Amino acid sequence: MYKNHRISLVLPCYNEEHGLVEVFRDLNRNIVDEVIAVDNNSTDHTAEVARRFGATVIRETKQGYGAAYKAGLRAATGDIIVTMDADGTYPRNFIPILLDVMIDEGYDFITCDRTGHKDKPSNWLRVFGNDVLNFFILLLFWFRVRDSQSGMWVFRRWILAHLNLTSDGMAFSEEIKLEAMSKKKLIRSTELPIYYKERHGVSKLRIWRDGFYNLFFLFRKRFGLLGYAPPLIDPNDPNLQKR
Ligand SMILES: Nc1nc2c(ncn2[C@@H]2O[C@H](COP(=O)(O)OP(=O)(O)OP(=O)(O)O)[C@@H](O)[C@H]2O)c(=O)[nH]1
Ligand SMILES: [Mg+2]
Repeated sequence: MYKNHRISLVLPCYNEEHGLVEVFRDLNRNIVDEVIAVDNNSTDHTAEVARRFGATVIRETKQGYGAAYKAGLRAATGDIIVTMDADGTYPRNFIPILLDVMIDEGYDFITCDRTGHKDKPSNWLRVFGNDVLNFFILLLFWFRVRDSQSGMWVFRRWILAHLNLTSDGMAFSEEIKLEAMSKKKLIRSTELPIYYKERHGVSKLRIWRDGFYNLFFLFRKRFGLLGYAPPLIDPNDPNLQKR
């Protein structure tokens, strides 16, 4: 619990037995009530490692970052959900700071910006690709985001009842930001800087393929070609705690 809020951490996992050890190394379990590790067809010991650290393991056989997140977010029960990759790149010790900002300042959705700090210089292609996608978001959706591909978000669970999340792939990351940040009257959003570390284990990102797919996705989203996905949680659930 943190300031009277139940906190869930959701981790999408595809062969992350090494990354998970790093995530749990300094995760403060006094703050995080529930960890949901989504095992997305891993062929290593991901599920065993996650269980050993006390996580609830959910299996999702549909392959993909978005598919894994959808399963994990459906299963989460906290009032506030925190997400990050299961590879040790995102800072666990920022969780209470982000929760402070959310609770004290009354935000509903916070996305984290990695662009100001890296512990090693990043691959220029990733930085460039991220900037291209940020630029097209500005062009097509008319709002500014500094790190459209960041995988660390903190949000109140009730907002899931209002988001149209169609992507099962890597574009889920930009889609959740587009959905939350464009509903300005309903959802108070912001982007905050974090630091970012080298990953443990093998990267699953296919830079060119995922980059072009994510760019194409923005156009399909903008021109309404993706249709409608039912909300991940029941909007009429009486237990949904609003701000
Ligand atoms: N790419 C990908 N990631 C998945 C999938 N299923 C679950 N994941 C998890 O989603 C997270 C994101 O994948 P990463 O390989 O870290 O991608 P990335 O962060 O863009 O690249 P790195 O900076 O190299 O870590 C990781 O925790 C993966 O284990 C999947 O089908 N594809
Ligand atoms: Mg990663």
